[in-house]
Amino acid sequence: MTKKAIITGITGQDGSHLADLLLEKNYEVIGVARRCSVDTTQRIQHLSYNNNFKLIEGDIADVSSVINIFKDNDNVDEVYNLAAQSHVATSFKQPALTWDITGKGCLNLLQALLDLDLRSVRFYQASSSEMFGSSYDVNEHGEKYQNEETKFMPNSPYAISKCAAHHCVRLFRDAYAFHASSGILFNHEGPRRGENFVTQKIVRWIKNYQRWTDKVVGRGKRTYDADNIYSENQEPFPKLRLGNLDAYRDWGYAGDYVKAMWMMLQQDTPEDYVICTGETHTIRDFLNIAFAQVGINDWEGMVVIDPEFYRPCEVDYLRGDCSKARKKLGWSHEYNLERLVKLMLNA
Ligand code: NAP
Ligand code: G4F
Repeated sequence: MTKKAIITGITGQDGSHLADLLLEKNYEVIGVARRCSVDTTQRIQHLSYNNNFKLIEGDIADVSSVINIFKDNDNVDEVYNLAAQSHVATSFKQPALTWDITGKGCLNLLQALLDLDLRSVRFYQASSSEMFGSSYDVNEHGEKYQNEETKFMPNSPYAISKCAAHHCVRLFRDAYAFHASSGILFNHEGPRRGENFVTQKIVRWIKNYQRWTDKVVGRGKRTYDADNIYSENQEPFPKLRLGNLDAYRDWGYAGDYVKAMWMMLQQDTPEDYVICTGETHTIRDFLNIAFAQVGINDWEGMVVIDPEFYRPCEVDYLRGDCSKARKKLGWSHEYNLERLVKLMLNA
């Protein structure tokens, strides 16, 4: 029988990938998007003519809106809560808004399911490796890692909101027997990644720079030298402005990670799972890999370190251990960082 799923955050990176996956599996998919004065549906344009896909308006920060989502759409099997104010740096500037969406929004959904007596609906919550903050464990080889047992030490309003949502999920599971699971996902990227996250910001800059040199210097004659590419009558191409290059992140591909979300809701018992690649790299490593893939080995002169992009508090080290997901879900990643960067650069 066809299953029916609601996805919040449908206009985002993961929402669009998850919709693709569920539609491939013959689900009926209802995507929730909040009202905006401009079109935010670029990532799901390709679904507009799919008869199994329906877009509805809703805002998870608004209790009435959440109740109406469930009242207007019956026989729902699964709810995936991917909606969030998901940018960590923004959360320092808009902490209360971040809390209302990223923290309380999850509670609004769970409480509405309880009040409407819909506790048999399976629920997925998009938890985050940001919740670990400055916390890690150390394995027998002296390597730092985070898994489901690692304590949370959140370092941003975003991470604190995610921790609150994460605990709400656990509470609804324990108190009301909800089939609710949180995926503690480490950073995942891809061509659909928002452009103010560091990987896409770097990739977009490189692609724009390539276009610019093609135009100014001539196709096939790229010099890739920050000091001599400017011709006399041309404005110089603005350098890439970044913040902290020394933080470590465990980066995977979003297309791999949405499979884990679906797998969690197919289990008999709801549980929380870490999803990651198990490899960690600095932003500097990412720059090395991305620039090298377009033939630039000396990128330092093209990058400016700008204090504007530093955060009041940083998460210095993330490297996940997803042994549990491998064993119980049979999940593993397909894309390593080199392959991910290639995918993003070629998109
Ligand atoms: P994203 O691209 O920023 O998408 C966030 C989505 O949430 C967008 O569709 C956004 O809509 C929607 N949204 C924001 N506020 C809303 C509200 N009040 N009501 C309804 N929808 C709202 O994020 P993502 O990368 O796809 O991540 C998906 C989820 O996973 C998020 O919860 C994120 O925090 C979490 N997560 C992401 C990562 C990662 O590395 N990508 C890792 C761990 C956890 P608009 O288009 O209108 O802004
Ligand atoms: O790409 P980022 O903004 O991702 P961040 O902060 O790790 O958060 C992402 O992953 C989380 C999972 O761990 C998600 F929960 C969250 O929703 C989001 O998807 O920054 C990555 C690193 C940080 O250390 C940051 O300080 O890159 C550093 N960075 C250096 N320069 C920069 C920049 N980040 C951004 N966004 N922009 C810069 O110019």
